[in-house]
Amino acid sequence: MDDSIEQWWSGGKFGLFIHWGLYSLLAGEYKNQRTENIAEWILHDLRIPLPEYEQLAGQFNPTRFDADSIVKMAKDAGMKYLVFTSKHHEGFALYRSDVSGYNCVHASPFGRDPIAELRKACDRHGIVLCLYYSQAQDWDDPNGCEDGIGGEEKDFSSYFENKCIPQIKELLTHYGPIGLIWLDTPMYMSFEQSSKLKRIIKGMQPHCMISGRIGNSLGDYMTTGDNFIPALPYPGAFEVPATINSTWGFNKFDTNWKSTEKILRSLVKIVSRGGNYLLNVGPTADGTVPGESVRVLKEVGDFMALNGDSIYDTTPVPLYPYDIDWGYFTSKPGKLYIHIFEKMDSAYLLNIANKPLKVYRLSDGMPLSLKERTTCEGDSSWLIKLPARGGSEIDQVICVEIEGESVVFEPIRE
Ligand code: FHN
Repeated sequence: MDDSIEQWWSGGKFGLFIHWGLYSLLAGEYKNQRTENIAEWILHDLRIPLPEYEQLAGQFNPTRFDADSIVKMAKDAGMKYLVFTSKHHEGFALYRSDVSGYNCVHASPFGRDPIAELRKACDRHGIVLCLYYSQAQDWDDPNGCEDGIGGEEKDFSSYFENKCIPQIKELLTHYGPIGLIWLDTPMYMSFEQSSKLKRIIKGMQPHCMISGRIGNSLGDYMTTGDNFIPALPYPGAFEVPATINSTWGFNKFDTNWKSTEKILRSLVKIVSRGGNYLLNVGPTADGTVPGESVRVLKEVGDFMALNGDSIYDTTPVPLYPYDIDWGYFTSKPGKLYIHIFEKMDSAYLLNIANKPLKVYRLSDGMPLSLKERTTCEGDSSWLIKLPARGGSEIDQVICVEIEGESVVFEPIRE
């Protein structure tokens, strides 16, 4: 694995994304007009005049923001890292910035620094603190990019040199070790600008990873499109950023909540293809996480508490030479995990050469029977009798302890 990929990330697999900013106050609606798009884009999509939007800072007072309970929620959900929007495209910084007064400490009645509070909470709960920063789009800065605008029309380098880089430096100076700087929508970033940003980040914190959206393919891993799960195992490190409903920032009209089943199965699919799942919550203007997100994350956590061994530190099993539609595989040295999504009496697997040593349901250790035989065509096969009840209906995880470190497939016959 690439040296820039840190173990906490490659083994951790599951992180919490937090989109929070002035747009959370509008919650998808401005002057009786609803946005049809993701809520954090409301300034851009409803063409709100900047002086009107900036006044929202004076109303930003999320007194119920509790970093500890948010970090604990992530921890209890089985997540290993957290990515917080230090500045989204709207340009408002959610930390104490001396580079721009347009931040929640200096320009809002809130007056607190959420990143400083998250730093302490992450340390308390053993979660890796990571920061999102919109490096190219800044709709408040006259020279920041805006969707489709920012090439010739603007002096992008003046924004880049005078706001983006100094703010990134602040973030890497004031909050201790940052696991990952999550850059986004590179737009008009030149190769030189992406390279400079990378040099600065790695120069200040060599272990800080950089998301795939730094631009010019200079990230430490591939960030997929939003909510996009690669259809096949992907050979390099990748991460899928995903919403829990249909928006990132809070939208009071969006009740399109994904079920626990959908989220857990997405996690399994992504991990079985070699990726990480970065799942978002959008806190409200008072600083609390919507109840439906809390509920789903709690249920995900209940599953992870019993089945996390089949997710963390696993590697994909990309070569299973048999077209199955009932589940997925993950593995680690000496173990094959079979994730079963369908209600079945037994699981039938062909052409695995390792000797099975022990077979059990992961959540409670219930021993299961496994029969090995050779089919009349000459293929070796395993027939695992599945438990009639108990376990998760979303994903019944079976662990097969195998002889040898990694899963070996027998050649498929002609
Ligand atoms: O434009 C942003 C969007 O608001 C959100 O932050 C997502 C998260 O991946 N990134 C961009 C769109 O891909």
